[in-house]
Amino acid sequence: QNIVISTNGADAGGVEMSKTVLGIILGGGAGSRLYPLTKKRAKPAVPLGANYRLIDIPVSNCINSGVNKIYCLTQFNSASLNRHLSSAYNSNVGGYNSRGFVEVLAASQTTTTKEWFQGTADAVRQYMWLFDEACRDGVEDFLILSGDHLYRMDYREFVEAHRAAGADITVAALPCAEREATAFGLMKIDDGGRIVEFAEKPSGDALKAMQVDTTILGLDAETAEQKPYIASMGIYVCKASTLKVMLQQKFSKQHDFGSDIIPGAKDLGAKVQAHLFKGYWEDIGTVRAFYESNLALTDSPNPNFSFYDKDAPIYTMSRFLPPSKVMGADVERSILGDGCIVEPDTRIFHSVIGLRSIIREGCVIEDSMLMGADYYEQYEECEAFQDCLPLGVGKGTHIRGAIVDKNARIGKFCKIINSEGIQESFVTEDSGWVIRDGVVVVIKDCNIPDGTVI
Ligand code: ADQ
Ligand code: ADP
Repeated sequence: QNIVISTNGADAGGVEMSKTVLGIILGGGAGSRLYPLTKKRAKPAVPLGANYRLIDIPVSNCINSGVNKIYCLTQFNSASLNRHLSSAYNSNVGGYNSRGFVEVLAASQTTTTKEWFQGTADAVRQYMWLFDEACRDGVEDFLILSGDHLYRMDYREFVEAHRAAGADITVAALPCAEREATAFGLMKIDDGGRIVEFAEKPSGDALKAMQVDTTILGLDAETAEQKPYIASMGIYVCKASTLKVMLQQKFSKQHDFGSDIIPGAKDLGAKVQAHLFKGYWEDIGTVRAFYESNLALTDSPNPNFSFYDKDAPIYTMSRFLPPSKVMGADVERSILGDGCIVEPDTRIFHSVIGLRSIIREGCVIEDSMLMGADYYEQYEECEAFQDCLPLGVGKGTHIRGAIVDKNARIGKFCKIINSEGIQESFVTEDSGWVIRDGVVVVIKDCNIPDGTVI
């Protein structure tokens, strides 16, 4: 059943989101920071939280905010991403009455000769010809979003603030601590929220120079001391006409929003505003952050992020899977996706178990994310092969501190526990696993033979 992206409802406060705002999701460059999760798929298709994919977060936020024209820019177009988007969100694409759509735009399909987007701004520039068409239909602002953030945001407030301030570009912002600050674009603002200085991922003295008194954001003195920086969330509302001039004329040779367009536009005198975001937000674009944010979904009773909210649910593809079946296992602080089978004498602790996971008897799964499988197989199908390694996790296996990507076949009595505490190991990639940021990652579709110790 598709989620119909209708033009009804959701518009509020005089802002006609559905008609005047176009959502553009930056769906990932080469995907190097999340590698090997991006080895065999486009980044937006990376599974998240047992039942979802990364793309579901910005698309759901758009739908819940009344934005129903959505493009996702990605370096390459994986079949699974298209299938996911069309079966989850498709609704009369190209139909009458300006109904909504969610479409993937891949670098390799542009009319220019370049095969690859050179950066985030370049990606938008290369498809400006298509976005121009939306502007002819009444779009005034582009809502530019990242594909690798975990958060729930009502973009209506953001667009309203942008328009009320008469801004050319508005940057979503939040206070941040010193140890995280260097990973972000940092800003200084004036009393009216206008950005007067912007530095992309500064370090050393340049970082220190971006410290501000964040009590001006309404923080209490103690919090302001812990979080003395204002960070860009990499989420922008841009007046369409301004952005076109910036990308095609003023900065036609520059490729990134954070390093070039945002500071450049400000320097040219454009009105670049900050909009404070008060909720939970996490950049999950690295293996470590991705792993930790997934496990944090199991926090109880109040996790930082929940997929369910009556007024703003996170949508995904409906798969009509049976409920999960647990046959006498001990499951604690964990999330199980749809259609899993967990055999007896197994212990699952502080883990995210993805859809269609099969976990055999006597396993221990701790502090791990299993992405599950794209399909079920009958035991006889596998038995027909010599050295058959069934889909899922074999009997008596112990997994700790790992991400197991989809369709992995893990044998019996394995220990995937990073016993030597290795931080990085890529030489093992041909064996079907790597260690990145201290997390063991079993690669999609790979086999880990019986008795393997990692
Ligand atoms: P980063 O996230 O480091 O910083 P970047 O690598 O440009 O910036 O990625 C932004 C988004 O665009 C990500 O979702 C990424 O996957 C995607 N992307 C990157 N290259 C792309 C390409 N060629 N084609 C399509 N999509 C691409 C940015 C800002 C900072 C801000 C942080 C907040 O530059 O100022 O603080 O986001 O996370
Ligand atoms: P991912 O996004 O994880 O890269 P895939 O490209 O493997 O996913 O595609 C996922 C979809 O493909 C699933 O929904 C499933 O229907 C289908 N699929 C993939 N592999 C198989 C297979 N071996 N047998 C049946 N269906 C499959």
